[in-house]
Amino acid sequence: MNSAVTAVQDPPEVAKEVGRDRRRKEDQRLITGRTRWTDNITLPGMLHLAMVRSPFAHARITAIDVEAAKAAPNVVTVVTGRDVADEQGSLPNVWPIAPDQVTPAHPPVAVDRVTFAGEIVAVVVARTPAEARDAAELVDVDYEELPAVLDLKEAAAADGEHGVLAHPDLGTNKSGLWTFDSAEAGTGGNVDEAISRARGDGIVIEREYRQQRLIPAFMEPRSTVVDPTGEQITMWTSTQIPHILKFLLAAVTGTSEAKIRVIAPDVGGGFGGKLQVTPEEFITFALANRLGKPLKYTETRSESLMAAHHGRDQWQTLTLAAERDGTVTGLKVELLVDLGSYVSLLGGGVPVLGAFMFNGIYKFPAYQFNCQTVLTNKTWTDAYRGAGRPEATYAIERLMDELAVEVGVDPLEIREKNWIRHEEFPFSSVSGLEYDSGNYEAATAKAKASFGYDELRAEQRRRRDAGDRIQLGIGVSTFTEMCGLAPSRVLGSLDYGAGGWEHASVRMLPTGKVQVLTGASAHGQGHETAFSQIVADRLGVAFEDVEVLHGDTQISHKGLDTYGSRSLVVGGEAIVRAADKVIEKAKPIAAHLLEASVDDIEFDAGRFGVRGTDQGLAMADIALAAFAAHNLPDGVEPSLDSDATFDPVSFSFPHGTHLCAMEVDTETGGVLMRKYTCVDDIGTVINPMIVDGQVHGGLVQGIAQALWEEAVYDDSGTLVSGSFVDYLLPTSADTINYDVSHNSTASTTNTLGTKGVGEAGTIASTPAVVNAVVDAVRHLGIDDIRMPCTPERVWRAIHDAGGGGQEETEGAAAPHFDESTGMQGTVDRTDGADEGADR
Ligand code: MCN
Repeated sequence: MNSAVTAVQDPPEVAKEVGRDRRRKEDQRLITGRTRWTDNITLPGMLHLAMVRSPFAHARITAIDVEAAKAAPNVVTVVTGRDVADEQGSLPNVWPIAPDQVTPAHPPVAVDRVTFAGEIVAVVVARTPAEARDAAELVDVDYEELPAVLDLKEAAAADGEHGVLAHPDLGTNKSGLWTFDSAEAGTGGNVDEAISRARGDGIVIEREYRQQRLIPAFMEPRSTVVDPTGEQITMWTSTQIPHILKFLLAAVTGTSEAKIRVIAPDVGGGFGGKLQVTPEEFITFALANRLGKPLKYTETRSESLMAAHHGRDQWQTLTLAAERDGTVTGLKVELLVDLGSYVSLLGGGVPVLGAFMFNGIYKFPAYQFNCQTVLTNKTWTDAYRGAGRPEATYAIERLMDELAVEVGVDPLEIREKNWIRHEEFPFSSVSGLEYDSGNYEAATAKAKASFGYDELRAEQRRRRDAGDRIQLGIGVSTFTEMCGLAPSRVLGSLDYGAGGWEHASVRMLPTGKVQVLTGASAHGQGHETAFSQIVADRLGVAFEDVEVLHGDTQISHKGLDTYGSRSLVVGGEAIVRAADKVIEKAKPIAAHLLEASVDDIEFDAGRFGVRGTDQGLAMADIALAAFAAHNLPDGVEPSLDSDATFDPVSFSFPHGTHLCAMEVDTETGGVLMRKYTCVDDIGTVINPMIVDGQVHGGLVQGIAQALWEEAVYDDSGTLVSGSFVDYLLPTSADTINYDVSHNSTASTTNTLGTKGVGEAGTIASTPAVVNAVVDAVRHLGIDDIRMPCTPERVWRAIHDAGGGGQEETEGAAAPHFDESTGMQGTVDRTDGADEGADR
């Protein structure tokens, strides 16, 4: 020990980590399969569950005969909703959007009525998964089918006397109404006055846009294992929210929180779809406790598509008022939101988040937002990547294009006329938020140059003038989003049931290695790598010497998990603060050991030095001395570790300019992406490689909404797009090389200056693509094509407008569709358009 006291060691050579491409630490185990997904977990004596699900969207359960299933080989028990009626409770909604919100009780197993196709009516427990599934087929359920309400507008219009109710006992399909008015809030003027003024001598644009229903479709289906046999009840589950789930399991079932441990092992994607507490988790928990045995449930892909929550599903009615020169004077938004048959965990809170983003990057003087949530007999909806913000961004970015057409200027010009200028930050928006930083001018200029905007516009004109069969469209999306879902006060003011802070511990181990505990719960985002980079720089230790632990409520005992692109800006900042406390704690120890005054101790790159001398000690020396505690100053506790909890005062606001070029075949309606450029501002970039991956993945998800994906129900309420044959999830073959770069302005809400990136690509890209498709055919008299812009929809739009049928371009072969998917036209071109060749 004494040698550590007197040693003057150089800290290890440590390169600066933040801003550096680092391959993800976690990928080695993920890619080689040396990890444990929940479904890989096997415990002694473990039994397996299979669910019996309703084929009907709405029906009364008149009888359930479980005898044949019970008699099947190795079946342990079969349980119906009646059997667990007293103990199963109701799944929680933690974000009631109105005091009088209508919230149907949501039993994990339906008791006497089913309200969507896929709802669980009975549960089989057997020795193997196959035996459980076989026996589930033998459960004989008698249903009396009831009329189902599937159409969102019909559901909203129904009342006790006319139309069909999803839950007849509630007397209405309307669940909650949430409104915001800038005049009432004091953040702006009166929107109705702005609209009536514009009707007199300005421009009024009225549109109705549809946000189709989407399915998160994460790679790993949901899986849950519960072991009730130890001191605690341990649940391993494929979730984004182990801490929230633990709290809600305790709150709903009355089990002591101290008795529950929730572990999210490696999780194969979530995209908001695992931001949920599920019936399956509650059932597995309840039955494991009842039977006193470990239980496992893993859903099939079909169950996942049918019964895991869906996203989006809105009608948006929009009125934009502007002066003749294109200066916007007001925006009014009316939303109808399909909740499905229950109000899920966040329920109407998802579209309410969007309320703050319809004004985008613009200085609107008046704004009103009305959101009506509605119950139907379909799968419940909740968060899906972007959660409310992609819907809002889509609406405003589509509207700004329409305004540009009306005024007769370029879409970028109309945006520039209305956007917040760089020198106006921080900026208080009309929806009541303070935007931290941004530079829309710089991002747009960079994107324009990289995209070749002017050249592509010139090509577009040439093709139009020539009446080419293949027309070119250019789509613009200058988005912003509120990320880093946190400020607990703001969330509280919106009646969200939790806070938004995040917690971290940083522990110097005696060997000089560092252990970091974070309450964020990664499920594909690469936190172990990025957070190691932050800590390595902060403490001046090697990247390899930092270990990040997460996703286990026993290890990282405090936290609020991962969603809303919050992990870095909230969780990363908590780590920074805990690391800084470690440094502060180490300083008196260093001073004591170096026989210097604390005021003379300087910390730099992992070394505590005495100002004006060459005396110093490395962080590892202090860690060992703090661990041994042989010679600590009076009053200093042994060991070198610290905790921090961070709750920012505001969101952070990433933004970016996304430009997309689409080719549209006016004869077949086939669309083909030619080029996609985005310049995003996410503040300080921790790991460019991870960030690029996030942007690429996000873009593909947003493009997929624009072009391919849609959850479709038939008239009886059966999910038609219930497999990957019908639900058109893109593959790498459907993508092109995206031109991704950054223009950073530091966020002021955290010391790292970072803004989140996990949802940016998804939020920005959908309107960029649809704007491009519409732009390609606008000269034919088309101003909207409903998403997804399938070849059929594009073709119909062209033909309904009386267009199409132009001569084939010289040198361009006839377009055709990829016959394996039928999703997208491909163009075999010979005129040098090689941008899209590497798709
Ligand atoms: N990052 C960075 N520099 C920045 C911003 C972020 O290096 N300026 C890094 C972060 O350190 C982190 C990653 O990028 O490793 C994403 O960070 P962040 O934006 O904080 O988002 P979260 O980690 O909170 O992840 C949530 C976000 C959301 S809301 C969805 S939905 C989503 C997404 O992340 N789901 C995903 N990305 C996903 N990626 C994968 N692979 N799988 C999902 O389910």
